[in-house]
Amino acid sequence: MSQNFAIVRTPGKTINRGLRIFDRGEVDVDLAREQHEKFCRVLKDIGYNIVVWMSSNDGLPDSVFVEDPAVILGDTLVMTRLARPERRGEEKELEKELQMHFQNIQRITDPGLVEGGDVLVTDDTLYIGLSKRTDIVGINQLSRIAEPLGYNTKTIILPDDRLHLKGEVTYHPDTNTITTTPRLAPEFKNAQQRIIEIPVDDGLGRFGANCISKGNKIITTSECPMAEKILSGYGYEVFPVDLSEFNKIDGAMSCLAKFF
Ligand code: CIR
Repeated sequence: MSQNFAIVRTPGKTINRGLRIFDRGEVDVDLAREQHEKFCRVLKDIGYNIVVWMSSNDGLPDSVFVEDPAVILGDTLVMTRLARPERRGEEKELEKELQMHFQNIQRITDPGLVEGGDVLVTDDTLYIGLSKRTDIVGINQLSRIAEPLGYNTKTIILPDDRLHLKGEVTYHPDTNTITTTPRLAPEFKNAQQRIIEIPVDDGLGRFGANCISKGNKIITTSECPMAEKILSGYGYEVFPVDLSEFNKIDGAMSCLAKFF
């Protein structure tokens, strides 16, 4: 399941109104735009082709987080149903841009709730976070879509202090690896993938296990130098990027792009 394409969305001028669990300070809009541009440059540097560059919608302050309104399963696009009313509408806009790239489009429907940030898709399994944003009805709907496509599904109960599963784990198809925080590592004990644990702390380093890779090149968050050290030790060429402004509104790196 090698992925070559990415879709991203530029941060709008209302990004400072993005939802957040704790107050981690004001988002500096200009800096957020600079960080996003740099992130997109590095995505290209490591080998992704950014096929869609959507402009922002200031009526949807969190719309930069394109990971959440969809789940991609091979040539099936699943449009999700976002939990927070403030974010509803993002899925329609994303679907317009993505639909031409997929043969099959499915939807999570009312009353189900699923956010893409809660769905870790490996070659064989969907790990789905049961969280404040993804509920059991949504998990059942998504499982009914994924299982006929050949995926196993496994639910992971997300610790209360986290927003989305993928803030804690990411999958790296080209190297068949899962990076995870130590506390979620036991969930992957039967996984076919290599597991790399990245210790995180509850301050800015909380998204250390959320990395994006292509082949042997991997992007880490510069706030977690431990991730850089550990992943270099496994032979990855590491590209740290600073995403402090997105972290303030609970966005990890993978939230900023959708890959297919
Ligand atoms: C939200 O609360 O919905 C946004 N401020 C952050 C979404 C982050 N998305 C992700 O982790 N996949």
